[in-house]
Amino acid sequence: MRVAGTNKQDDHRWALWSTFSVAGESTGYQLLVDGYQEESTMGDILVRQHNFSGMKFSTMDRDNDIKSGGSCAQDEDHRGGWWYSRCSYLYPTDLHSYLGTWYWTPDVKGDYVHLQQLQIMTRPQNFPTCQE
Ligand SMILES: [Ca+2]
Repeated sequence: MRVAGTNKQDDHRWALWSTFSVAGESTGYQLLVDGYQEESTMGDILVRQHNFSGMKFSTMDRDNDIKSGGSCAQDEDHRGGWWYSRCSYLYPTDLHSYLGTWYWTPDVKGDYVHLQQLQIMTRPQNFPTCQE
């Protein structure tokens, strides 16, 4: 799984995880992300910062997050469906695309960075790659 982002200063960064899966309906479409790759130029925003791995998918009408007394998917800004743990600053399906992270730089919990773009890409582990 690869995530590519661009911040408000037009700095592009990416991060790679070796494992990505979404389980079936009976598990609530539980997400598994693991194996952050050290060569990434962006920090581990999915697991280290936001703890999305292991979470069930939440929707407007299905609260599977760990925020008590409320639903991240239903928050005032109508953030939409995602594998929320607590409500944090990364809402990839938000109508307003409100995206932010602390771990823009690997291993540095820096100032909050406001993203203007975030791409999430997946492919099978045995996907053929070009060999030199
Ligand atoms: Ca909740």
